[in-house]
Amino acid sequence: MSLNIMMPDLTRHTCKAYIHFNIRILRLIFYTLLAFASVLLCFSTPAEAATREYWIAAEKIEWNYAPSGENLIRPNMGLDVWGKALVYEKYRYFQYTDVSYTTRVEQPVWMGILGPQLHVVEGDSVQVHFLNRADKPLSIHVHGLQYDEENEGADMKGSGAVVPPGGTFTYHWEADSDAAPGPNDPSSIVWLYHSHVDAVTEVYDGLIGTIVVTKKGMERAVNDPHPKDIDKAFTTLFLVFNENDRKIVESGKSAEYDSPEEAEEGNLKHAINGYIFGNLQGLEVEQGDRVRWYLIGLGTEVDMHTAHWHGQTVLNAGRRTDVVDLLPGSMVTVDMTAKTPGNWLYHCHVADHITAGMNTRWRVVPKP
Ligand SMILES: [Cu+2]
Repeated sequence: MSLNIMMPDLTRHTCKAYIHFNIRILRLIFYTLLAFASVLLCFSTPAEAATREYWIAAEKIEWNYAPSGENLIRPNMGLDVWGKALVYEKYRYFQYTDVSYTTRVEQPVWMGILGPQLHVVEGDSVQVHFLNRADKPLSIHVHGLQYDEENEGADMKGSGAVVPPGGTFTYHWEADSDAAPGPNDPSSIVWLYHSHVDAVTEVYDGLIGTIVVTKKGMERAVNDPHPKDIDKAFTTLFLVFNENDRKIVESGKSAEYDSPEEAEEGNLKHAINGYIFGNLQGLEVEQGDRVRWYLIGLGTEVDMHTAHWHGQTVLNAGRRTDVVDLLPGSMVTVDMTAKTPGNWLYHCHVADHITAGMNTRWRVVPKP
């Protein structure tokens, strides 16, 4: 009797367990397939390439090569002949937040005269909306990225080559694999852009900027193209600005030159980011920071520069050094990890350029 009662119970129980077991198996198969499909989907669909949009205007400005009025590296030596005229009429690129061109994007003080630094990731498209607010035709010609003749911004080809005063043009560039870091490069590299209607004059005008391309997968986030393997980055331009034909806005303490030769020399401003004799400020990192330096050289045959850091070495394409040579048009990206706290010299190592003020300091602050 009890057996008879037990039997159906047992069968029901077994049946229930059987169904339960089957559901678990089906569930397992379903989730395994789902995971497999997700993995396949991840590998077959490339990360969406972005179109990065920037608004840049060229404007006429007044530029002071030594706003402190002092030689901040060797105060007792003063500014010598380079201090007899300090403020000149120049031009600059400024970044704005949108097409209204009303709100400027603030730049760190160490960028000096440099135009905005654009950041993109390998594979991105770039749209630069350019407004010429200056009093002469200008353009934007980019190095390294891909463009067609319409977007070359130079050589009298296409509408982007000569943008008249008050005019606008939108440049379309591609940051494809040929613009991205190569096998010996760090995770991001720097490219120049500059005005190229009368390129020589416009570089001396100050119409110079940079674009950084980060290797695909090394960007911090979809909306943040900066490389994720560094803590801080600086960009420094080594250029002797030839101001001999330029309008002087304000003269220094003793404006009189002793001779035409002295006047000519005094108007050659041996500058880093447009500042002389330590007036470039803000190159500051914390001890232990992984720091990337984007280095740019421009100018003429006197512009053979050797950027030199005191207190720290850098890695340049796998080679260890503390001096990087730059010729006009050079673009070099090097890395360091800041070890020793100090207020260190950072200068061009060419003797004549040291005398003429191509020097400043970079500071390593002890970790709290
Ligand atoms: Cu130099």
